[in-house]
Amino acid sequence: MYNIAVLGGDGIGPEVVEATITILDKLPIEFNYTYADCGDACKEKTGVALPDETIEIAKKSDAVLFGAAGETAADVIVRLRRELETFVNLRPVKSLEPDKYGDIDFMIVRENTEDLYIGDEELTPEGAIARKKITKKASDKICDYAFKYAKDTGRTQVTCVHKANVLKLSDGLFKEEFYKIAENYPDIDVNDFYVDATAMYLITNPLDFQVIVTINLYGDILSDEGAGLVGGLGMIPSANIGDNNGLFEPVHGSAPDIAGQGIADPAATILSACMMLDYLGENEQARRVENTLIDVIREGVNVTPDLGGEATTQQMAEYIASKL
Ligand code: GGG
Repeated sequence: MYNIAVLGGDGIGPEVVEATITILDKLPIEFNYTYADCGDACKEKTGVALPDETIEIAKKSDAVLFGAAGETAADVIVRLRRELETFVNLRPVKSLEPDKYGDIDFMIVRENTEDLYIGDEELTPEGAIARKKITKKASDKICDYAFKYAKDTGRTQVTCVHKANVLKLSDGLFKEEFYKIAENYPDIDVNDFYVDATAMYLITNPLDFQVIVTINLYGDILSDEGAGLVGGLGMIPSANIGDNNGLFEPVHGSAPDIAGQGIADPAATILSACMMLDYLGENEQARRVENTLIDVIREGVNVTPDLGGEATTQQMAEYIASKL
């Protein structure tokens, strides 16, 4: 039995998480769900966006299934990743419909604890200042993870993304550590690009990428761009992984414009649950759910409007569950 902390969060978060649980409940695995509060509404109600109790529940669980963060993202998901010490954020950009989007398949390995996302900001008489933190230790750890990931998954190339020509000390350090770690992996090809150039290459040459390793902010931005290459934000899952904890969430946010309408695409959260199943060692069930989801998307009938159908979030999940 697995203890799963369920944090729906804001906007469409609870909707896509509930749909995903409909599917998990069809598997021959026992899950014990503990629901915990967080997010904008929680802050309005209690004065805190991420209560201590929620952090405790998340820490004690075997895995966390998270929905979406809204305006309180910095105090909820960004803080939670730090609290759980999930130093890596894996964001796979994979086309589930190669006929439509081509054979795009690369992994963004995002450093998850540092950079501008430490939230060290202050107001000054002129405006505001934000500090950016890049350490050797975290850079080495994430670069090593990216190389190991490449080796373990049969990939042959890792690309470092930075802006070291402008941010010479911080991004410069990240790039330098990347090349040091690369020496331990002589069988993997390496290259590096500036983040602005990468933003273009992802559009012009997406098939050139296998594994991208980058710092927190660039990973956040490039993964949304990646989503645009393969059908939109409804398609990209993610896994936050540390030495003791795993938190799984769609890359998309709370989408307040469609919240409460029952039309949010649950695919990214279902795929995140597949990453959770892999993390728990339930690889066979992960592939079962993933392949069924892919079949349903390719059928294109019992799917949400963004995928060309007329189904609600819950109807799409129930259809997938019925095919398992
Ligand atoms: N489920 C992802 C999510 O809630 N995204 C909203 C957001 O702003 N996230 C910041 C981040 O992923 O670092």
